[in-house]
Amino acid sequence: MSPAKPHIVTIQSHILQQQAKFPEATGDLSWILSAISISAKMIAAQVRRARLEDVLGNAGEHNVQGEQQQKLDVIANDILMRNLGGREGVAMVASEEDEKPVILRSENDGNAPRYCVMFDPLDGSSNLDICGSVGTIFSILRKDRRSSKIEDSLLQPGTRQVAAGYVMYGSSTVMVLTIGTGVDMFVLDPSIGAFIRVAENLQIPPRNKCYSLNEGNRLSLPEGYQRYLHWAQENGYSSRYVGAMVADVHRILLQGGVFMYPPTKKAPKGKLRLMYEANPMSMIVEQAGGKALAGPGERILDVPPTDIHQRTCVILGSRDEVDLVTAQL
Ligand code: FDP
Repeated sequence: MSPAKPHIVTIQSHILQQQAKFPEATGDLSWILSAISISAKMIAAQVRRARLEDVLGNAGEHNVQGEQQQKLDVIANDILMRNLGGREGVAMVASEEDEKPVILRSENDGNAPRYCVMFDPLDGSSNLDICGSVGTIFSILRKDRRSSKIEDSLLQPGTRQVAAGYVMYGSSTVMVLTIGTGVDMFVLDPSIGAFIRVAENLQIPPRNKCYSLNEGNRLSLPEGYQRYLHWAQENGYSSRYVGAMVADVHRILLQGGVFMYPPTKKAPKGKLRLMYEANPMSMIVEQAGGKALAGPGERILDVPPTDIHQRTCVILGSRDEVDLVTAQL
């Protein structure tokens, strides 16, 4: 007799299964995750048709980081804002693309909305024009009832995230999600429009001789990183760099290795954003048994945020590989 095939689990049933583990859950978080999965399908559809719809290229505006916004950045931002805006449980949303967070609901009664969602709607968007992989990254925090100003709820360290994830729009559309009980992976089946669970409780291999960073910056990196690169090259490491954090971290999550964005002369505090990129990716990496540091002994999830758009250095991936980097710093 052939072995029984595993059950098909859509992201919706997965979220409900997880919710059932927490009897006190109200379902608000599940609704928020469902808004994100619908957004992911809508963004995936836009990304797939981008050249046909002529939505590649710049929107002619700069975002708060002073970078050119791509038309699809604006579209993806709008999709997430509109889907999350309809969810009663969301108090506030903050996007990497917008200077200020958007307060959706601020009542302070017993039924007050309890969550804040932060996202980078289209990470790695410079890959769009060449049909490369791009992604959406999100982080969900519980509204901090102790803070008098609702905006302060966003400035909580990464350890307080209740959920985090990313969607990669690559050769297939993949969603990786953690709600603090491990990391699960889903693939969008475009023929039925549903995300299907393909892996549970992902674990990053503890070692893999692979590093991922923009090596064009080599001469402007602090000496310790240059020493590491020299050591790695003498020891048979491979280099892999897509230039879109979602795609680079996805490879590390599945195959192991280390992803880095160190300080450079141009970006002395690092380039990546703590709240929209580093924190959610660090939660995923730690939940998968890896490590995520801003520097030696400096866990990213413990970094106290002072500004929602602040930047950080990033060294994340396989436990042993991260240690081999910091040993040189
Ligand atoms: P992008 O500027 O294309 O949006 O923070 C954004 C990001 O891409 C990351 O996704 C990526 O890892 C990094 O910047 C790439 O930066 P470099 O081009 O400097 O390597």
